[in-house]
Amino acid sequence: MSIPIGPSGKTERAGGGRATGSKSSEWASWILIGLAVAAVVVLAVSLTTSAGQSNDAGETNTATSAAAVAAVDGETMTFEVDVQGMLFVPNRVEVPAGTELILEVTNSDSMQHDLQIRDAETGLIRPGETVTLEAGVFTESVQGTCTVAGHEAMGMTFDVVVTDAGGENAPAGADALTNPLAHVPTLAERTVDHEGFEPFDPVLPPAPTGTVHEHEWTITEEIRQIAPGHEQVVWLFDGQAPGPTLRGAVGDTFRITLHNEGTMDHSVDFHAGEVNPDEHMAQIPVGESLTYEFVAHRSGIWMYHCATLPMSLHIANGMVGAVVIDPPADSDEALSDVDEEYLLVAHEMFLGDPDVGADAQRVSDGQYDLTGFNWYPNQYNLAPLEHRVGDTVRMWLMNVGPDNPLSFHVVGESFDTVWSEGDYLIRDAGQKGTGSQAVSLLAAQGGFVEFTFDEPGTYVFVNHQMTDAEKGQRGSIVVTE
Ligand SMILES: [Cu+2]
Repeated sequence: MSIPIGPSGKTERAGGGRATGSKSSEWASWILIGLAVAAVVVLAVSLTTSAGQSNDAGETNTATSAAAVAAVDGETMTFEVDVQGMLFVPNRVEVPAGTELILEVTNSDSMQHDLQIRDAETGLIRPGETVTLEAGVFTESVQGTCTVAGHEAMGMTFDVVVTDAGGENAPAGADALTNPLAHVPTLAERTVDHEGFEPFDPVLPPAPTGTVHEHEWTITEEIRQIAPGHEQVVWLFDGQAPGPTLRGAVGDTFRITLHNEGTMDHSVDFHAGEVNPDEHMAQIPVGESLTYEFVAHRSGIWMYHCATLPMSLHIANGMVGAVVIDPPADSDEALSDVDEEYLLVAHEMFLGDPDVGADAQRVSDGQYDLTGFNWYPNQYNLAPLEHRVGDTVRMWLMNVGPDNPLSFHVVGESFDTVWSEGDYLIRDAGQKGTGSQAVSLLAAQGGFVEFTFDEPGTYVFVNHQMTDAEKGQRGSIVVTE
């Protein structure tokens, strides 16, 4: 499966007995539709541009859709294709078998691209130029690509789908090689606005009042959209992945009652508690409950996760969360005042069958497809955080893995304060003329960073394990005057 960007060519075969007049009026209506879509595109692009999603890799992501204007001449069909960022727009056309395909490819991006389909290639197209690609006659579906190094992997593919070829119509993509269970959305597909996406609120509220925190959570297994165009079952604490964030102070009591409404044993391990594992981390059979109580003796950010074997699989399916314990306000460890606090849970993502979820063998082999913050790849590119110049933020980070390290970096910023696993690594470093560019957290480690926005702009945060950033651990903070 691929996610089409923009409508496929809506064309009628010529020579099908259609009168010229009716054909031109039909084309007139398609042109009108095209203009309407173009107007929406202009709006979408201007909105997106104001979010300015440039990043470390230098690409600009545009959430767009555009009409493919096609011309039909006997067995020949002509489509206009635009290059916008790392996208062909549209990125898919449908043609009847035997069609000779011609593409008018315009490069609207700021860097050079090309398009190769079978033996036909445009050669490098400079920004602003249009090249006509005579792609030949198609009797079966084929995928074309931009051949510039790395661009195919970033999502620059172009599907020619032959509609009456018989059999399976989906063009042979790379999926069969990378994941036979699910289509893995490319970066291009992940940074286009899409239906059904609801950002997970990254804001971390202050701790509720009171010293006893009592909650009842049900454990369920439910189908959710976890990446653009892909739904699969996820295993959830209290209906969400990551699970609810608990927050309190040193000395507080946490009493969590879990009801297992799933289809298998589940359990929980709160790293914030020092308890007898045999009793607290016992398996909770289907239909049964367990109350897990602990007193938080130590401040910091602590992982919790399902502790049922294989734990990698239960973590990969979403059974993770964080507990934040504030240090005493009158202590040397006290948190400073900031304008906003966020919590990002970093993780790998394993796409699988919708009814199965993450595949146990692929998890065991470390064959993850994507990465994310708060259980969705690139979600804060789609829904950027917003700030004003002068704001100081604290970003709490919890790397839940199951395996990969997080090297958290914000493009254009240095960290004044970094706290990791029980202590400040640096604090108010700007006053001393030092700072930190990235904080490293292995699986199950947590911390926070603090930084201040001195200038307006779009600040992209990434896992600077760069290929993991390219798999989804990226987001944007838009700072205005
Ligand atoms: Cu579990």
